[in-house]
Amino acid sequence: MNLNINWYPGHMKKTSDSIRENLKKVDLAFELVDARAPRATENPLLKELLGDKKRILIFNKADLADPETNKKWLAYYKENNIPAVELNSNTGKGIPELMKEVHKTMEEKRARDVDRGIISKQVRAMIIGVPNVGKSTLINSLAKKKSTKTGNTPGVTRTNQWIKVGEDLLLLDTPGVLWPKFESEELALHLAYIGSIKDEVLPKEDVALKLVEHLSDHYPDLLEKRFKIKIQGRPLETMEEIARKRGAIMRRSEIEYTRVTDIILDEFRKATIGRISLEEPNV
Ligand SMILES: Nc1nc2c(ncn2[C@@H]2O[C@H](COP(=O)(O)OP(=O)(O)O)[C@@H](O)[C@H]2O)c(=O)[nH]1
Ligand SMILES: [Mg+2]
Repeated sequence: MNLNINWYPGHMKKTSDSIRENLKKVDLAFELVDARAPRATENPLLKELLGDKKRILIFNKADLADPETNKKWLAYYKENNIPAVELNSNTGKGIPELMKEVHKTMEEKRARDVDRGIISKQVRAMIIGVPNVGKSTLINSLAKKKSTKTGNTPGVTRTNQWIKVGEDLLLLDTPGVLWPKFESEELALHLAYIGSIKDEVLPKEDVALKLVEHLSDHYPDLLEKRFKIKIQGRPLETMEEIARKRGAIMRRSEIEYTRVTDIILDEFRKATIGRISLEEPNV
């Protein structure tokens, strides 16, 4: 497949500068990754940007990923001492656990503050992640949670709005958007499947075909069940079989590839094919 590596915006430096600026204002960063592709959606440059700021990894969209694989990832993060929390930002499932993790992660700082005579110090945090991992959704979910906007808090300027979450968390209302990794065809495809890079970046029909191949290898039962097909031939034949089942057929029984492409990508993204993970931790 032809990877168009010139796709990404020329404002990479501007983006990292603005994240760097915002990071100065916080104690803690929430890095969102997509549970279906945590490797492809993690930010290669974040470590460097973070310096000695604390990070909590948010394993978002866990509801769309394979529960067995979710467990493996969480165990992997635990083994590697990476504070991580499974989350569904749409429903808010996992937010109490996230708040617990915030407190655990910030305990040291709090103890230090107490020693210095600083009391009831609020924790300031910001959300960072590549496009489409759920940053805005999480901000909204946290904002709804018994919170108020605190733009007029003394010392807080209008340009950065802080959202008060519970008693002691202040969340920056603007997330840091980092560009996704594009280092291999495999990772680029994962980003395309989950919709973290625009459909124009990679040839969409090829992406859908690759996804059919991936699902045929890793989740054949889900694919067969969803589309009421039997996987027999090569991925292209499977894709054509799906098209026939769904009536993505033109006159003279030609396959309508654009339509079947949309069906496959859409049903994967909504997890109507099933809860699917694209990556497992290296063990
Ligand atoms: N199923 C599911 N969908 C989510 C979750 N978080 C976000 N979404 C959806 O993912 C899409 C992108 O979310 P958005 O917050 O705009 O991502 P952003 O680009 O990182 O700000 C939206 O359609 C959300 O409804 C989640 O935890 N589970
Ligand atoms: Mg957003």
